[in-house]
Amino acid sequence: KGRIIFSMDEEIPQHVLLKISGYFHGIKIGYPLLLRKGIEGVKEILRKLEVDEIIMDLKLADIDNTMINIVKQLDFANSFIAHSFIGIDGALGELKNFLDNEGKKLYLLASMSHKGWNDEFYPYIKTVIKSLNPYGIVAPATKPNVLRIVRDDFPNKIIISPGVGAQGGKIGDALCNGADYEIIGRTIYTSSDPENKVKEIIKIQEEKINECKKTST
Ligand code: BMP
Repeated sequence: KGRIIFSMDEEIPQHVLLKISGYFHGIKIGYPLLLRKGIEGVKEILRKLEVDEIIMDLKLADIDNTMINIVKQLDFANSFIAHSFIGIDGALGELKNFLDNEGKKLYLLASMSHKGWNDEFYPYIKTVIKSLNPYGIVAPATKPNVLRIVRDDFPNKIIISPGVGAQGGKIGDALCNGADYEIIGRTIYTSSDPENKVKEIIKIQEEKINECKKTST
């Protein structure tokens, strides 16, 4: 198994998905696939797959009641991603209580991978993450310095990192900078041979991890 969370923003043929899903830690699903296939369609796609974690990425950012109303309808997911900037009282606090009771996990965004995201807000976002204490954090592979700061600030949290491949992050680098898993979408689903691509990614991840272990000791 690789340290891959497959970002399934496009449909890929079921027989291909069946072959490659065993290599993933998890699959991340967001609006693109949900809107295209509907809830029942997504469930059907996931039915035969063996992955440890289905992450629903709707980047929740609303009042408590609305977010709980949304996650209740997505009971097939193990985990949900929300924005941190909405704050705790009346929003993330109630959402987290609800998910805790359901045995589900919450990830908070610490920073985003695109250029225009303003990391000057990170000190505030960090206080929200510290006090909510979510299961995990999303932090960008495209900004190694930010990723390292988030890892230093949260040594014991699971960090999942997008921006690998299509957005410029090199495979395996985020793992060396503190991420537990790399979120990878286009590099896999636009490949003409997804199975070999995934195997190649896992090999590079392993090589990079070995390399960075050596340089850190
Ligand atoms: P890709 O590997 O195709 O660039 O996909 C990255 C995935 O991660 C997309 O689903 C995107 O919405 C998501 N994502 C991101 O790219 N940057 C972030 O900061 C947070 C994300 O969830």
